[in-house]
Amino acid sequence: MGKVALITGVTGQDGSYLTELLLAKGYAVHGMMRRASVFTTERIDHLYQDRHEGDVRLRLHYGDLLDAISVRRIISEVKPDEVYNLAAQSHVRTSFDQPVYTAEVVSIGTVHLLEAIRDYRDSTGKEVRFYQASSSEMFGKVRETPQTEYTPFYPRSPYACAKVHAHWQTVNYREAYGLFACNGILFNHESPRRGETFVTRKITRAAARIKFGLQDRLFLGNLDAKRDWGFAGDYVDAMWRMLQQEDPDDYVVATGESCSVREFLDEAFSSLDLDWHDCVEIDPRYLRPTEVDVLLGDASKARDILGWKPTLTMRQLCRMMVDADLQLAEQERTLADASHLV
Ligand code: NAP
Ligand code: G4F
Repeated sequence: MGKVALITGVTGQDGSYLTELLLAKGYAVHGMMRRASVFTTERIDHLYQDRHEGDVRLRLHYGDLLDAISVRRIISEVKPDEVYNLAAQSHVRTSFDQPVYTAEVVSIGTVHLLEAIRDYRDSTGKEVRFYQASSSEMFGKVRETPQTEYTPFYPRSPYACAKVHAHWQTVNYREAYGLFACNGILFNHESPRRGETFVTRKITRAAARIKFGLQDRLFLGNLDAKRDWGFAGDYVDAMWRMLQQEDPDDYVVATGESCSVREFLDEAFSSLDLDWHDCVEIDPRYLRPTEVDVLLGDASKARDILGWKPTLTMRQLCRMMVDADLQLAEQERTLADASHLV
């Protein structure tokens, strides 16, 4: 029989790519999702609809990391071999506006999950492997470059502080209770499924809409920040590899190349023969009280032990996102034209 995986944050960018990967590997996949007043399953609808009768390998369960009872119930119903904790209030700028909520979801929510797994393991004797979505934001005001598994953390946002707490709880559950628990310290990873308020997607979406005459301005914050940007599809593969090792450990996952927001803008707009200087305005609302200036990861350990490496450069990733957003903009243009005819 194939393995059973539980993914929290299944409706998010990474949740959707990880679901695809695990289904392709023959897993039965269970996703925990929050109830909302609108549909939130757009990123996984194609997987849900693809199922064949009698072969339902993706099941969704209502739950919330803030609701410890729902988390416990799902663990005991699903009986997972592997749990991937991807759920989070994952927007750094928003975490300055909602620091308590962010801490509750990201840090206390993770402890709810770790406790549920520990109790389930102790009462059934079944090993459950745990993946925690740690973040390069934890390096914040970086103490050394490039950043490795040994670089000290210096978090610069409520989000990053909460991720540091969840990270060390994961280490502590490994050492105190012998849980097979891993932290993936992932650097920024993007895709056509990236949320539209993160900077890369905001840029590619706007460039495509400007090309089709659907908008004329793009408001951004700090263009000097540099990030190590990779492709989300590659990064979920690293998550899976961590849980297949003999021993649990923590790994940095990164491309080893860093580019500024300005360089990403150049790439996206020039690929459409546009000049971003004609449309971009700086809006102070998008600046952060404390910024992470430069991130650059060294993923040597992941390469050597997990056999993992990135497949796309920032430029290839940017082109992939622009192409996908061009298709969306074209559909939007067609709909707008049709509505004028009615
Ligand atoms: P994302 O697209 O923002 O997805 C976040 C997911 O968490 C969504 O499915 C969301 O559900 C869910 N969620 C939020 N609050 C929840 C709660 N209280 N209970 C249950 N589910 C909740 O994030 P992502 O980019 O896929 O990232 C996945 C994880 O990796 C996150 O933990 C993020 O912090 C971390 N991370 C991301 C990156 C990156 O560059 N993408 C890098 C390092 C670490 P709704 O659909 O209902 O909102
Ligand atoms: O795209 P961002 O919002 O990503 P950020 O803050 O690096 O966080 C993302 O990556 C982390 C991994 O390092 C994850 F843990 C986290 O969950 C999230 O996925 O911003 C990137 C940079 C920042 O320096 C920001 O100040 O872009 C700058 N930026 C400039 N203008 C902007 C904008 N960011 C956003 N979101 N929107 C802007 O208009």
